[in-house]
Amino acid sequence: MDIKDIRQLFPILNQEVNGQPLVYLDSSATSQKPIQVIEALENYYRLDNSNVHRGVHTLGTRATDAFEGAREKVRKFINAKSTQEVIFTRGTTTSLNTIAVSYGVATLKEGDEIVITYMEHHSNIIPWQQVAKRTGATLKYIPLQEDGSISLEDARATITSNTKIVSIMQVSNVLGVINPVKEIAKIAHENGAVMVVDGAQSTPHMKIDVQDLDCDFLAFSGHKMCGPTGIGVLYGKKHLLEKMEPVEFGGEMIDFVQLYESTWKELPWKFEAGTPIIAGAIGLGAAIDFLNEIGLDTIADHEHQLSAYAFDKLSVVEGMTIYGPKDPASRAGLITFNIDDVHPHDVATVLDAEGIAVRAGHHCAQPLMKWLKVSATARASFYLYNTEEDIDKLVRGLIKTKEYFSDVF
Ligand code: 7TS
Repeated sequence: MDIKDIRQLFPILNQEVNGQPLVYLDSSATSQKPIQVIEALENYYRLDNSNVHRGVHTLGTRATDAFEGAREKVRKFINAKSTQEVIFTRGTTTSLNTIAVSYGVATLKEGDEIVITYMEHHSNIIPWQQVAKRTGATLKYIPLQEDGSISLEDARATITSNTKIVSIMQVSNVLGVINPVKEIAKIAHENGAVMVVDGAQSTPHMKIDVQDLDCDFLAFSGHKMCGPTGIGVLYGKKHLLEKMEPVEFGGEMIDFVQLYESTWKELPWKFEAGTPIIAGAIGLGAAIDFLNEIGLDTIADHEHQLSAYAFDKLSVVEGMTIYGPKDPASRAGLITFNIDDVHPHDVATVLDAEGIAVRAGHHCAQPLMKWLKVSATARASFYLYNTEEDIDKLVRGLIKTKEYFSDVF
């Protein structure tokens, strides 16, 4: 499909912001939604809205079929062996917290180690800090190389026979680096540890195969991959999930309830207490259909091209610091930067006046900001609907920002 046709499918892009055509460069925070997803949500509420797994009426059956159909779409999308391994959650953060509590707190003891990296998002740091506090386990960090990437030698040196959990992001939301999670999973397994992959920034942009990666758990969010907010996925290998206890208890997840004892439904429902996120799951299913129609490889190629183009254009702007690896092949579609001494919030504000949306701040990665020796950065992130023209506008906006601030000081 032509990029013009793709953009037509995203109604939000067809508007002016501050008198300029919108240039949306903040898809790492959340992606925009195509008409197919918006219509799936609308049709669900207009035609099928009903609770799932209860009663026998027609709307209930339709809602249940659509909800469980979405689970099958997710299974196929990540190549899980069974829908029993696909649990719907609120998003990456909830998925990681569930693993931390249900697997981490339940299995770790003093002397055990949890291994993460300096580049993790707060939602893949704080749950493990809490697990360490509650169990007496030690939290260890794989160091970063000068360009922000991880070396397998450092991974091998940090992961030991005491390590029980390794939890790493597949793509950094700041450095754009793609981490070798498949190879690290192998090192984790050689040491008897489980491998958790934070797929928040990878699943929307590249083909993920959990069997090929051989990860034990994968967490991701629907809203970053053209789906609605409030829906995400926790994938786990069946033999691990079967041994884990639910974190939430209540309706939908039980088999039998007696006065003092209860039993749980089978997987995946034992982890889905209460009325599930029905519309969200159906919307995610529509997003997966859409991404499959365009093709994950096509999306990845498009973003690599944009990223390389942006890297070339931005690196010649005077006073520009770009963070992360220089080689476009090892990067995903985002560029994090600072320009001269202009505060990134000021950069984002001037760009916003030009209709250009970028993110500024610490990107929920304060340990990484400390490692980069900055308090904040600006970030432009790309998705299937972005064009080289968007990047040209960004470059022009940044030159304007520089001029504006050189006049001010
Ligand atoms: N992990 C990574 C790597 C992320 O980038 C994010 C969100 C999360 C976890 C949390 O996802 P959530 O859907 O549960 O909130 N990252 C960003 C970002 O870079 N800008 O805004 C949110």
